[in-house]
Amino acid sequence: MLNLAELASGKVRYDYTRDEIQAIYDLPITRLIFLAQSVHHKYFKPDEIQMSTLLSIKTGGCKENCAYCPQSAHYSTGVDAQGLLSVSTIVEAAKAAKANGSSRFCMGAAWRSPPKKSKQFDQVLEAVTAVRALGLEVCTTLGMLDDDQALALKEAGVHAYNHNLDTSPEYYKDIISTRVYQDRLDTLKSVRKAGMTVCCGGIVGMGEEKVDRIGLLEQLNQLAPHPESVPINLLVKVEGTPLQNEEAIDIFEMVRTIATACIIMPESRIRLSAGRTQMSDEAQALCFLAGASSIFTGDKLLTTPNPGDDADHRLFQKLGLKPLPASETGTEFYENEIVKPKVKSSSYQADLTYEATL
Ligand code: SAM
Ligand code: DTB
Ligand code: SF4
Repeated sequence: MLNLAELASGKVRYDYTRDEIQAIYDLPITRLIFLAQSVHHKYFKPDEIQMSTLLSIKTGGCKENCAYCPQSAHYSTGVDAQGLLSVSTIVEAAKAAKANGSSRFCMGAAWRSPPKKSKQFDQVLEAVTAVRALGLEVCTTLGMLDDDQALALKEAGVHAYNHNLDTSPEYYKDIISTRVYQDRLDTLKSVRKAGMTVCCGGIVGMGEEKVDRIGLLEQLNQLAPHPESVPINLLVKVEGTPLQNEEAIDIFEMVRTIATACIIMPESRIRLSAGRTQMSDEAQALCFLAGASSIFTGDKLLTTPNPGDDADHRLFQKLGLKPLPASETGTEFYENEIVKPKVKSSSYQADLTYEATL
């Protein structure tokens, strides 16, 4: 039997079994969302959403065969391959992101792993330092890393490294065959060891079974400490990829995945990531109710469309949500240590007063 009161306490655990995770996932939606909200309010201000902006700094031509990815060289998707952007182009994009209210800037490269001790990697390091100097939190997602590369990125000023497990260990081989699950886990270890925070999640809607979504959540829960940020992507079906004709998944599976992630990793910021252009305002609102507290802004993710600033502004107005101010992302405390979200359960009591206009 699930002890809902204990779950609502927001206690951090790394040992949830698949059965427990599935029992949470399968709760009546009313109880599931109430539980997710109860936990979320313990650690985060519920009306603030962290805004991150993505930039593809090296596009297409990737050696890996991830079945969902428009940037894989194994598929013809119409994505124009582009070499590494110059430092000044990256910095201009970061300035624009900051002006639009973003507090985190995430640079993505279509690499299996960054070329070792290369001019290109040095250029990425230079770009990281320049973007960090703008006062933005810097995130990178460049593929697999070894310990030295991870350390170099940390020293250049990277706060968070995104590297997703994508799905369960069992379903993984149906999606990617050019690397194994353990490769991903090894990179996550190097990222932690270097002192960067971990951004790790997965994709919903790739033809996986519920047991695979539970399996992904189990793997994420076993990462100790939990990833500070957990992106949950809804598959963006891209023509030319093996998943182009995948049947659309019921959006409640996405909502349940987000809510369960929020409950079993209470201190982690859950990010409603790719796939928002396929979602109604109501569906996105449900994801926020399920505990998602971060989105990617702008009209493009890496290569595929995203709703854009005007649409997001309208949605936030309707829902009464606001961007998490850059000053509250905790950037200033992140210099030399990994810290938990600034609002902690011990110091933040669910705020039961609200300044409303009467
Ligand atoms: N090459 C690096 C890697 O794989 O780690 C970084 C970039 S990769 C595009 C980052 C993540 O984007 C993937 O791990 C996957 O979870 C997500 N992603 C890629 N294509 C997607 C799609 N079509 N729909 C949803 N998520 C996608
Ligand atoms: C993540 O989990 N989702 C983002 C970010 N991490 C790098 C990427 C989504 C990419 C969607 C497909 C594209 O735009 O190419
Ligand atoms: Fe390459 Fe990353 Fe796309 Fe996989 S997800 S094909 S590693 S860019």
